[in-house]
Amino acid sequence: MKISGPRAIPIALPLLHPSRDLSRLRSHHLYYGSIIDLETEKTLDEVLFTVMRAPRTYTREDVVEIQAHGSRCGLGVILELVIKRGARLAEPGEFTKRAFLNGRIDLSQAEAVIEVVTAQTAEGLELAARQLKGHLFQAIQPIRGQIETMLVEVEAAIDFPEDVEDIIHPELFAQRMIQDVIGPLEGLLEHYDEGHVYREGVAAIIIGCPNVGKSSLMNRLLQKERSIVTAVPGTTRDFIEETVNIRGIPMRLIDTAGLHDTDNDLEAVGIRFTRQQLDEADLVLFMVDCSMPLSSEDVQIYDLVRNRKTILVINKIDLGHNGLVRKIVERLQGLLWVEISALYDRGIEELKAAVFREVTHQSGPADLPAIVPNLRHKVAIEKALTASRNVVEGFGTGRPAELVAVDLKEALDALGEIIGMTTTEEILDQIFSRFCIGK
Ligand SMILES: Nc1nc2c(ncn2[C@@H]2O[C@H](COP(=O)(O)OP(=O)(O)OP(=O)(O)O)[C@@H](O)[C@H]2O)c(=O)[nH]1
Ligand SMILES: [Mg+2]
Repeated sequence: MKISGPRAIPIALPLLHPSRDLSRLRSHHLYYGSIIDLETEKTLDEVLFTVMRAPRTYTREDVVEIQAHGSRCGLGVILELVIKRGARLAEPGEFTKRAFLNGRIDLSQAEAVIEVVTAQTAEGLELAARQLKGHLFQAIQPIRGQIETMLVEVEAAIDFPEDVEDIIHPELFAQRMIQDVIGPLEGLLEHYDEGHVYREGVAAIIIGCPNVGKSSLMNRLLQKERSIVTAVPGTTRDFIEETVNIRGIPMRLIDTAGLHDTDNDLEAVGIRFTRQQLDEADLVLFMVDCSMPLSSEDVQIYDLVRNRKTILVINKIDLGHNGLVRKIVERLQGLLWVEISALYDRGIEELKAAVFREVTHQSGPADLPAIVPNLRHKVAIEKALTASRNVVEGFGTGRPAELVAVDLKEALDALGEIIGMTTTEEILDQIFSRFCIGK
């Protein structure tokens, strides 16, 4: 339990037994004691506690942390005591928000806290941990610094129009902008493209006719019997969703009911859920069974997915033969395809490699990019880039200094949004509401 704020110590300390004089408690040291109810003088639990004096704390405020044994009931009773003495429950993310508002971390670091908590793969965790250390902040600050310097120069040119030529050399100015602002920002966007799937993950859907082996593939990728597999077509009725780790990328995998043409109406059958899930998926794994010729339903599904990011998964190669596989590939042309046997564990690594290629656009296992902005950062970087390009163009075309200054300010503000200098209250609320209580 964490209590933070100027009254944290006077609220918590009297509850801790044996009573200790604050002047004799060392900050950031772990103490042993028990919690007592001051009214009944009953001992409630045996605890370890730490008093941490501001400003060297998570929130930069005084903090008391109490480690109790942790039953829900026990914690509830202690919580009640603390609240009775004037504390209140923290809102989701409030500790981190205070750390941000009190200037201990920037906004991108605050966002990294939640990503560290929710990371699903070691790679995602590594990226979040780097951001938590302030790598994105450190990348953004020098760019802002450069823009600020240039803004000062442009403003000087506005104030002393007769000296403009001494203050600003348009060509050099544009060059600095390209080299120190536009180049680094473009680099960050590239990193977004390479790396964001490690943090945000992708959603993949397995679709195909009944009985082709969709659930078998799901189980194979999960390495557990999650989906029911039988020889009866139509085994999977609902859809089943699990997350698998594909070379560091968290992939939400959805196993669906087989798409089939019972009423000669694939669209209607397009089986409610499957259709909706299909629309939302980033990647389609379209499975066919190569132990038999393609059916008209296979072809209908092909028409449904051919313009999507799709991998054709040719299953049951233990039963099929080359001739049939060739025919399938000829008929369902244009799709990247992989041959597998979900039952006998063949081709699964090749399938994973194909998935990795499709979602990262990289052929081999790649090094993680150093800094990967998230979507919110990306939008802000794009805004800053547009304004920065306008600055360069403005100098080329002799745009008045006043207008160039407006563009520079816009770029500065956009980058300020990333680190929390110019972020609106609304966006802050949005970010911190994603946290759980206690962080
Ligand atoms: N020989 C062989 N049989 C397979 C393979 N993959 C799956 N099967 C078998 O095919 C049958 C159907 O497998 P499922 O995984 O239930 O197929 P499904 O596509 O989920 O079927 P529905 O949920 O009914 O649409 C089962 O008997 C599996 O054991 C394979 O690679 N080779
Ligand atoms: Mg199934």
